[in-house]
Amino acid sequence: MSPMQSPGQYCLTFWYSMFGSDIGALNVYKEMNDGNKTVIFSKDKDIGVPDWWKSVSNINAYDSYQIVFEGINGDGHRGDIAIDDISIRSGSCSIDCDFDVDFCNWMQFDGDDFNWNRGSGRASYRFTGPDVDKSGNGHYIYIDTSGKNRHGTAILFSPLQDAGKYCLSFLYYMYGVDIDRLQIQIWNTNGSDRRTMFTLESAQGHKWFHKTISLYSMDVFQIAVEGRTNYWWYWFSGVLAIDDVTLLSCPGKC
Ligand SMILES: [Ca+2]
Ligand SMILES: [Ca+2]
Repeated sequence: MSPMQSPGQYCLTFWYSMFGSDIGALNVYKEMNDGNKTVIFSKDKDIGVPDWWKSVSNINAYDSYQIVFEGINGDGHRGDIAIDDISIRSGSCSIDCDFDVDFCNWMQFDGDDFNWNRGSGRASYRFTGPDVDKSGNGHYIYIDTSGKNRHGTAILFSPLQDAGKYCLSFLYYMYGVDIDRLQIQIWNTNGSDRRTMFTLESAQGHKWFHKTISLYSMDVFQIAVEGRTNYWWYWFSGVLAIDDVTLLSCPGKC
């Protein structure tokens, strides 16, 4: 349990590791002074590799509150849940990112097939990658189809976001016959409810495109950016890249 925090807008960040077949669950709550409790993070299964993963959540509190970490045992003794580097700072966790320095507050997903990479220039030796990012000398994020299975996916998450209407703006690049699909979804806290907001299939050309889409949620949500590969046959021919992501709160249509 954290010390009591004053009302306001905060950004909660922590790292967690879950490994072993007998893990129960890790839940994180915002518990208000009046006893009202909401889930801000929930994961109930072993993620399969003993690795550290980041979690970033916007916390909006109308009253004093505490953050509660709850680890639940499974049936046996095989399993560990660990937490590290917890920070609660005032202000919101920004979603905007040009990926020039790092992934900002975006998080890799542990339940998919591989991870997003950061790259610059032609990003290794792929024939199908962009020449440069939009700014000309920065970084972008990408997946390439090299060595991946058919319909392999990589998902990147935004921080947990307050309910509301938003405009998501981003640049995308999709080139090469092995790129299958780009999809933007919104997920609830534990991923049990997923809604698709945007889908784009197959290669679009050797250049960057700009896209703006409307997002709407009645509950707290995360944005999931999913890239999917197609065949492994042409094992070097496909790159899907993203850059300059921004999120604006907007009551109307984008
Ligand atoms: Ca960039
Ligand atoms: Ca991943």
